[in-house]
Amino acid sequence: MSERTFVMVKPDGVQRGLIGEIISRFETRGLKLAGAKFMQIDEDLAHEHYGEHEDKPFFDDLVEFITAGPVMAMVWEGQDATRQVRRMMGETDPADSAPGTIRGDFGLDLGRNVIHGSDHEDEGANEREIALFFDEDELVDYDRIDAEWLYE
Ligand code: IDP
Ligand code: MG
Repeated sequence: MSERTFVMVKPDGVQRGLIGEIISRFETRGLKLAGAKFMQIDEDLAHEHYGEHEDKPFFDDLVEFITAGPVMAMVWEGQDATRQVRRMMGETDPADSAPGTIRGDFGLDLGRNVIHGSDHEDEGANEREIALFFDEDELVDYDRIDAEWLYE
């Protein structure tokens, strides 16, 4: 089933020049870009976005990191998009992520793992995160010309 998911190149990925490479992977996989926003996350948004981790020992460092520089926030759309993006990202810790995944190819350290994607095991997380970062009128509805060759 076609769905939307929230994806973000984190400040380390932006600083390391990985925006284009990461977008390219999702594009060539066949996912459709529905929205994009190059922005800096403020403290309030960081707390809301990572609210589930509020009580974790790494929370303050996580907020400091995610607000430290610009991020590339995006919405990608396609069949099973949330889970497929997570598979392409690899594990939370780049050290455990297989080569070929984004974190496995571009990261070494748990606290600098390059990319965020909505959790497919957390029902509705994708739409909640999209709504946190985008107004509905900032998302574009269109067809990709290759769709009929991508899906049976
Ligand atoms: P995810 O990004 O793979 O969904 P989560 O468990 O939701 O992983 O954690 C959110 C983010 O918090 C991670 O991407 C990582 O940046 C950071 N993080 C998670 N666990 C740790 C930790 O043990 N130490 C430092 N940072 C962590
Ligand atoms: Mg998560």
